[in-house]
Amino acid sequence: MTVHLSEHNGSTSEVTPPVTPAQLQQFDELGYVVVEGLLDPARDLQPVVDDYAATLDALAEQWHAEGRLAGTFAGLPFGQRLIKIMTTAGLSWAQHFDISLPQAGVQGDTPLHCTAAVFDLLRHPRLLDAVEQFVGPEIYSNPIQHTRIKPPERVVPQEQGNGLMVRVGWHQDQGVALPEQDEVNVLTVWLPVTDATVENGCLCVVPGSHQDGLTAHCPGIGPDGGLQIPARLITREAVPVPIKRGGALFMQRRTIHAALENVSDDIRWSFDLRYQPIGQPTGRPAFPGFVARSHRHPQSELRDWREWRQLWLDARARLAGNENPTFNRWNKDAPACA
Ligand SMILES: O=C(O)CCC(=O)C(=O)O
Ligand SMILES: [Fe+2]
Repeated sequence: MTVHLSEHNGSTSEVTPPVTPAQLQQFDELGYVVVEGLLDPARDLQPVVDDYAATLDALAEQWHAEGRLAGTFAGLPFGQRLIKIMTTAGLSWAQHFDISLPQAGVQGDTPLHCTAAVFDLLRHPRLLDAVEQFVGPEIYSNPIQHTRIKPPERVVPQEQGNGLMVRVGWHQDQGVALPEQDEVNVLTVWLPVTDATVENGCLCVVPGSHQDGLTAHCPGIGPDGGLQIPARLITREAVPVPIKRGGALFMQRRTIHAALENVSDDIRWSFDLRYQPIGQPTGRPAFPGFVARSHRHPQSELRDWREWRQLWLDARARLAGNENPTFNRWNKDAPACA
């Protein structure tokens, strides 16, 4: 099937849409779909891998110079180097590599990784072509987004066991947003940078759960110390979703999902991104989104990664030292959590 999909930057390209009608139908019926081969790992993911490797070089040098790390472990492959840094010195890279701020304790110098390579991935034309098939042609990048580079769970020190580092519990992405977003068509895009397998902690989804409405989430009961839907409220079977690098998982905002434990000997690396129609609430107003694609007003698209980074630095400056804003609606004293 050939259609005029993107009329972008003045040029009309005739391309086959990345998501097939059968895949779109599965997404509607089951609440998720995997599109293998969406991106070309060598062309589209390697720049991100190289960017993170350079950041790790700089971090290791800095930690070594500060006397916090016995060596820089420069000879090791990226994943093994991270694991070595964690097991020998207990240092955490999670916030240095994430593409969002934390929900509490933001300081003026809280690190985050807003780089050209990541911005290019967020705006990747083929990725946005796929997103367009789910949310329409006016696409906003929702700021609920993360990089998760998870080591084998057994080596993670307890105090670092948050959702960037260990498995996350059962949840709906709508449940981790504020109610302002409830009726917005927010799409989750989960992109593995390393092959995601059952062994290294791929996601599990509950097919059909998007039809059941928003389920209660309880604070503090997840394996990562965060929100989780109590198991007794999940009435359908879950399935694991292994994906090769280059592929992507698309999920609806009410699809129940969790991550498996990484029981392998290497890292499991993914990006989770979200997109929605322009002009609607994101569910996380403290953080900045941007226009990723607009056919109607192409000049409103954010095209300079430095501006994107500045939006996050401005948010950080606003939040630093202030009381934490509210990020979700749940209360551990609710009847569902008893
Ligand atoms: O990558 C993970 O471990 C969790 C991701 C997730 O919950 C999401 O992408 O919505
Ligand atoms: Fe999620």
